[in-house]
Amino acid sequence: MSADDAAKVIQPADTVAISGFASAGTPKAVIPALANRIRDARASGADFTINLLTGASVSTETERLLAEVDGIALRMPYQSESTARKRINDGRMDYVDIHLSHVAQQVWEGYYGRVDVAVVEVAGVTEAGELIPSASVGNNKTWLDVAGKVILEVNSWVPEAVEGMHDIYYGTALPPHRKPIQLTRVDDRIGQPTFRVDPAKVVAVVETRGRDSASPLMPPDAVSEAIASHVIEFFDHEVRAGRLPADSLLPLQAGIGNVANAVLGGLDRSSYRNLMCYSEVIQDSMLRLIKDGTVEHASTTALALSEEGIEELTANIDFYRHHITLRPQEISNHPEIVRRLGVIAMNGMLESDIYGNVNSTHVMGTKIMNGIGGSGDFARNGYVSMFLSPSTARDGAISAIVPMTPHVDHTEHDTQVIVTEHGLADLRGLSPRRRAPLIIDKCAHPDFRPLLHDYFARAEAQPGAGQTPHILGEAFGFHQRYLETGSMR
Ligand code: 0RQ
Repeated sequence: MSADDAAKVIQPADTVAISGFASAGTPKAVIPALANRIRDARASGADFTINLLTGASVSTETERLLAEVDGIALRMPYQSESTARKRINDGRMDYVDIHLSHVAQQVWEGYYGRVDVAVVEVAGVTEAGELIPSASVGNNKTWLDVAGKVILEVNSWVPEAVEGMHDIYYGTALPPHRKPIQLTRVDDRIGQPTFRVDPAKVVAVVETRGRDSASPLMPPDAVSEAIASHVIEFFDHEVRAGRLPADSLLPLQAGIGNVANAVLGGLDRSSYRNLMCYSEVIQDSMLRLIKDGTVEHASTTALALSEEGIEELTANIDFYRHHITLRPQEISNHPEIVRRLGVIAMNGMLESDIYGNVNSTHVMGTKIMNGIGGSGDFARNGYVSMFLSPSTARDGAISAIVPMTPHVDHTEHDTQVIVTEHGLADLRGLSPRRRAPLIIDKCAHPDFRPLLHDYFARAEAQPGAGQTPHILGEAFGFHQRYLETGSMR
C-alpha cells in the first residue's frame, strides 16, 4: 500500500504507537504522510490530533513534522526535539515523561487507553510471518501486541544481515504472574530473534528504502575529555579497592550525548579489555571499542549512530552481530537486571545541588529539556550511579552545582558520584553535611565555589539547621538571579 493510503487508517484522536528509539528505526513514510494529512485537515478547518507513543526520542525530522502541524495532543515517553519542546513548554502539547522501563507495563495496564494503531518499521518478514526488527527494538513488541491495527513499514535499506542481532523476550507478564527474568550475563539470549504479530491485525504493509537519520556528534572537547579521565581514574581506584573486577570492571551504561561518548572513547586508552556494556543506546564510540577488543559485548535497545557509524556498522555487520544484542527496552532498562548485573550507570545531568539531588530534565525547574529517559532506570538500580556534566552551561552563566535544584529527577539517595571537568565527588557513605563541601570543592566551577560555600556555611550555622541545611528563602537564589539578569554569577 502507498504511505498516503496507509496514513488514512489513522483517525483523529487515535492513539498511535510508533517504532523508533533515538534516531533508529523510526517509520520513514507513513508518519510524514500523516503529517500532510493533518496539515490538510487543519487547512480545511478540521481538528486533527493524535496521541503519540514511542520507544524514546524518534528521528528529529519525524518529531518536528508532527509538532509543526500541531498534530500531537499527548506525547509519551521521551522527546528531544526543539519544536516539540517548545509546544510542550507553551502548554500546547501534553507530555508524560516517565521511566522508559515503565512504558510497556503502563500501556498494558491501560493507563493510556486503547492503542488504536501501531506503525512499526521492520527489516523484513519471515516466511513464517514473523517480523525481523530493524535498528531499534524499543517498545515495538508491546505495540504489535496491544494495537488494534498494525501498519508495517518494511525498510530494505536495513541490511538483511541484521537478522539475528535481536533478542525479543516474550516472558514478561503483569503482576501477580511475573517470573524472574533469567538474564544473568550481558550476552545471554533469553528470547527469539523476531517479533510475532497477529496477521489479522496487519492492515497495511508499506515498502520503504529510507536511511535512519544520523545522530551527529561533536569531537570530544577538553571538558568532555577531562570528565572522561576522572571517570577512568575512579574505575582504577575502585579496582585497587577490590570493588570492581580488575580485568573487565562491571557492565557499563552510558547515556546519550557528547560527554557519554567521550567517556566511552576514553576507555580506548585504558588498560581495560573484554568490557561488557548494558545500556539503552549505542553510539559511535562503542563500535570502535568493540572493534579493538576493549568491549566484548554490548546489550542495547537502539543504535544511535552518526553517518560514519552507520557506514561502519553496515559494512561490518557480520562482525558486529556477534558483539551486539538489541533487546526490548523493558529488558534493556529492567531494574531487576540492572541490579543483578551490577551496572555502572553514567548519565548526564543539567544540575546537581550541593547534596546530590539531580535535575536532568527541567531548565530552571520549569521548562522541559528532553525527559528522564532511561536515566532513572539505571541510576536507581546501578551498582555505582554516576552523574556527569560540564561545571557550567551557557558560556559560564549557569552553574551546574546549585544550592537546591528546583526540580529533582534523581534524589540524593540514588546519586553516588558526581563528575565535572574539575573533579569527581564520591558521595558514598557521606551524610548531606559531608557531601556539600566535597561537591563544591571537587565539582563546582571555581568562580561559583565562594558563593556556594557561603550559602552552605550560613545554612549550616542556622539554629536547628537539620539533617540537610537550607535557607529556604534563598535556596533558589542562583536560579532567580539567572532569570532576572541572565547569569547566576
Ligand atoms: O543547551 O543545546 O541549547 O546549548 O542543556 O547540555 O552540556 O550538551 O549536555 O547533551 O549531555 O545533555 C541532561 C540534557 C544533558 C541529557 C542532558 C543546556 C546546555 C545545552 C545540553 P543547548 P550538554 P548533554 C540515556 C539516559 C536525561 C535523559 C537521560 C538528558 C543542553 O543528558 O537529556 O539521561 N538526560 N537518558 O546549554 C540550563 C543547566 C544546564 C542547561 C546544560 N544547568 N541549566 N541549561 N544545559 N545544563 C539516554 C536516553 O534516555 C535515550
